[in-house]
Amino acid sequence: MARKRTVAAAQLGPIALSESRASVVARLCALLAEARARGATFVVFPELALTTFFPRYVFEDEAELDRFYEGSLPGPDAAPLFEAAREAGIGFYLGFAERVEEAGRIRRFNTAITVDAAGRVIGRYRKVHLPGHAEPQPGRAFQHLEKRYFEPGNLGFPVFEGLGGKMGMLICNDRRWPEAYRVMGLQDVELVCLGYNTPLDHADHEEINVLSGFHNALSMQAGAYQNATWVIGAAKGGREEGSLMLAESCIIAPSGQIVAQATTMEDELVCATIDLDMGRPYKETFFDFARHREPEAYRLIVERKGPGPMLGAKSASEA
Ligand code: CDV
Repeated sequence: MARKRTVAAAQLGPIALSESRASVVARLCALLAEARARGATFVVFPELALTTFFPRYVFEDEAELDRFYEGSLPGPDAAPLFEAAREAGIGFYLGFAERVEEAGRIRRFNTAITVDAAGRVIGRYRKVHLPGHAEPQPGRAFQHLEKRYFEPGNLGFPVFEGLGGKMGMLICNDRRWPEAYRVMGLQDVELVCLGYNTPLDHADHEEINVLSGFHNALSMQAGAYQNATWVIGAAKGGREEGSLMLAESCIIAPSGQIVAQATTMEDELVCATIDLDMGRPYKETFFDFARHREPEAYRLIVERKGPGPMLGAKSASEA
């Protein structure tokens, strides 16, 4: 029996620096109401979905910075979203800035949670691949200070049961790293949810920036196909406080094909009915990992962080 589910990527248009949490949560609730009307049972919201993309700013004052973070969710501001989702019987993925006391100190992570249709948090993921810088870069119109405001995630890439299948999560820049998908592929993941904020002015090279949409689709389609999993990518789009953000939220099949995509840069719900069994034929043929993978040949992936000596370099006696 096919395991069909109707799911959605809930894209957000710009969130102003001055926009209140209550206003943002009302926008999320409106998208949730549309999801309900369209028969969706699971919705993916973007990375840092409750605020503007604050790593573009330099904050020297910790109290000023802290207003962008949440403690445990649902706090009072996000509670209406949790209530509306439980009442509608819809599960969701939500990205937010997390500030917790752990190991006797305050820690900050770029986090996503998955909440089931009964309102229980069933998965937590903390972004591993933090882009940008720890120090402000002179001459940039917009900073990208994720390395200043977050620590790399410390939870790995857990796969968990949800939607009657196996789910995993990524956050934004993680989608560019095949290792992240593969670690979940090795847990037989069937649906990867990810939210993103991709400023179109990020790179210092125009020839890279102009390909942002291509690279977004390329990395999600490759991750989906090579691990035979569905991927739902939900973006923040439009011009946010002057910085233009890539939209193009989409839902990608285990074949690597895009089955639904946003057409605006605003709040928009992208829906599709997906079959969680669709990855099975790929997992039994090309990507039967147990039959075809050769981990011994991949040792460098975990032994080295950056490029090192060539394995094929000839010794002096061979040359
Ligand atoms: N928020 C992100 O992780 N953004 C990164 C880049 C553009 C900085 C991304 O991969 O989209």
